[in-house]
Amino acid sequence: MKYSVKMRASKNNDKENLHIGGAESIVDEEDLLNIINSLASRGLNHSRGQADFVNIKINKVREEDIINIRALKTKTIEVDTKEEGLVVMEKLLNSMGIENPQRVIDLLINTKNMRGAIILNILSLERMEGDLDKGVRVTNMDFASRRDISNKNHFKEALCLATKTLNAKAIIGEVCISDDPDYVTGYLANKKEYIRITKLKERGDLNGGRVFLYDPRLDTIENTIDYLENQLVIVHE
Ligand code: WAQ
Ligand code: MG
Repeated sequence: MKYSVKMRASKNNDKENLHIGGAESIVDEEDLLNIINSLASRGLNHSRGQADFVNIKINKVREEDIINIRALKTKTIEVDTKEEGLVVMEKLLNSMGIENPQRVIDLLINTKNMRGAIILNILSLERMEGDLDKGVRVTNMDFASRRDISNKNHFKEALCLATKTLNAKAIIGEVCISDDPDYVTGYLANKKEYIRITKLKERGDLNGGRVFLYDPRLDTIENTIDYLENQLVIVHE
């Protein structure tokens, strides 16, 4: 028997409820209580601040509903400054056939406090999420191998998310900058590769976000969002 466990943490800021972070796992029954413990402590002690609210959700899952996919290949491009990093990202977007890479980058670097990702239609340049404040949150994925998740492994968790996301028929790319102030490495993913770029923002910056590049010729937005939110995916390295 397997369970999906999801955690999200937030804090109260004036009248607003501010997203701090989230994490999740798909685990066997015997690991369930340990995972709940790890995720709760992660939510309570986050680099974006102390939580006022931690939500943990547990769902039983049916093994036959899970699909298994292979992790994207990874590589790293070293840069010294965020300006250099953003130029690398622009060139990579260009080489993927994106006509307005600067529009993608502007959206990415001006995003803050979203729980989910922006979905950008690469033909019309319109945003496709129903809720523009929250974005679309990719969930229901994990690695096949067991790990300690009481501390965040930025690289591994992002690789898992990107692998699931790029497996959506109509998502042809993703760009990401962490919103954690102490983590400046971000990435660009395409159908084949997950490319790490070692500096995309300044240390201490609380901004960060994700933009998914959606090609409307390949699938409907309804199918795409349903897959991202609901399909159970286990990623194999
Ligand atoms: N689904 C969609 N968007 C999400 C999700 C999700 N499950 N989780 C986070 N986001 C969005 C949201 O807007 C966040 O503000 C933003 O992404 C950044 O999230 O190889 O840590 O969890 O070393 O802070 C990159 C690792 C780490 C690079 C990224 O993102 C590497 C990271 P964070
Ligand atoms: Mg974060």
